[in-house]
Amino acid sequence: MITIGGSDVAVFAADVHLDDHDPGTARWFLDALGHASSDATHLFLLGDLFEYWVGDDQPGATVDALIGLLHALSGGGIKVYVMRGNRDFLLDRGTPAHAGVGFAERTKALMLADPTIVELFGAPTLLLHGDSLCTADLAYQEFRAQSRSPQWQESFLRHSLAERIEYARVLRAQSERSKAGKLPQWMDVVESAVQAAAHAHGIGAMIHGHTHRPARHHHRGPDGELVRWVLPDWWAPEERADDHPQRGGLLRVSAGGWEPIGPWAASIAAP
Ligand SMILES: [Mn+2]
Repeated sequence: MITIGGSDVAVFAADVHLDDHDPGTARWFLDALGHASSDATHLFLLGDLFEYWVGDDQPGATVDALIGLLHALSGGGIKVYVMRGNRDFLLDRGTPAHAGVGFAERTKALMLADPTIVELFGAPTLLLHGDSLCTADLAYQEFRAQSRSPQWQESFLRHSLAERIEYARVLRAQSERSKAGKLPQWMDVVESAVQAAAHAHGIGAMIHGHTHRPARHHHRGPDGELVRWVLPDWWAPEERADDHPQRGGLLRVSAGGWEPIGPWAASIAAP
């Protein structure tokens, strides 16, 4: 188990949705990450770092910039952990043409299973991307099960880069269309799924992203109190900026406590 304590400083982020179409957000995130990492010992990126990921041969200036930064942070002695999200679930799954130079090798990051338990200053804490808790969205859960199978991934990665990029484009357009027909509660976690995960893993704290509804929730369950941090997303084309003021931010955990950093901090009341 990953154990963090003493003078360690852990920084958490999720849902950056990096893509070349949005260089402003990419720069903002890279700056924030570089800054927050100045005294960090551990960095956890909990999924959907990229808007899409079609294989480790994915090109792009933003991809290269992030890989460069993570490689530099790893080289500077920070332990960098990356979890796959629902957009970038093919991270470090390789491609036939690029065997041996996967995402983890290029960044020197360690890939994390979803979920993973870490001990954070004595508190067993469950890290997840968050989509596994959105159990009311049955159509999505079906796609999730299918696309996480090695057979599906192998056959997808056999296609040319151009074909995979086109498939990702079609999939994102479909997902945008299907969102319009979904009830808002389908896009959030289900309380019973949260309780089940807490019970199964015996934890009292949880950190995830995915829902783009940053918050610190307190749950009371059969096993006692559960604190659930939902990390903010960084994804917001300009048209959403007004109704989405909380976007962007990191969670910093040290012996001094749990501290939201960035625009979302104002919306989290003191404990
Ligand atoms: Mn997600």
